[in-house]
Amino acid sequence: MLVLRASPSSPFVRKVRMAIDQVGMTDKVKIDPSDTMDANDSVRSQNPLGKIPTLILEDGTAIYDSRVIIEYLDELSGGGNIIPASGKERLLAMRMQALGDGIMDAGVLQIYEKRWRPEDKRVDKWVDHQSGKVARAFDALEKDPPAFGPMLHVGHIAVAAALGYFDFRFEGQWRAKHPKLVQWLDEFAKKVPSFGATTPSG
Ligand SMILES: N[C@@H](CCC(=O)N[C@@H](CS)C(=O)NCC(=O)O)C(=O)O
Repeated sequence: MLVLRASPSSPFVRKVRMAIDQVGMTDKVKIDPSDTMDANDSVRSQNPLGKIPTLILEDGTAIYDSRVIIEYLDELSGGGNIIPASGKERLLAMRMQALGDGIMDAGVLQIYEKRWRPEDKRVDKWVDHQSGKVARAFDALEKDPPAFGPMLHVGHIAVAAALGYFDFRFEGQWRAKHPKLVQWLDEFAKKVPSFGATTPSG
């Protein structure tokens, strides 16, 4: 059995959980909660970065980060299931994943600014810098929502995880100005049942 160190609030974990389901491995992965804020949590000895998702293989090897885990899952399930095998298709899917991940990173950093710094030490310029990335990314996606082609790939999964995170932590403010993206996420949710099954909490 593989073990995924996880939390129900992490968008990167959600991305990996959707990928696990898409490659048909849900029954082969045990979800093991991790508290990354707890200095005694074993995730810090499994992954020096102390981050989730971290996947523990049967021989004890720890795999991170989410992109590496997804590469592994795709290969383990025969290859070419959620990552296009080669060429421009692969390049664009990986770029889409990078965009989704970048939105999540910028969102997580904004949340950490509030979580880790006392109110009088927070830096608005830093938060604005991060929210600018997110705003530009949402606008780019609204202009050209990711097409659903023959393969539902890691790029779609990452963008959906990112939008879901902004629903969860930022009250879905993105929805008002991005109607095409709202429609896109509805369509994604219909195609990928694990999206609904991994709705964040915490
Ligand atoms: N690049 C990483 C990002 C993972 C990440 O930022 N995880 C957050 C939770 S959403 C985390 O573990 N934070 C704890 C920390 O930074 O100490 C990935 O793709 O897996």
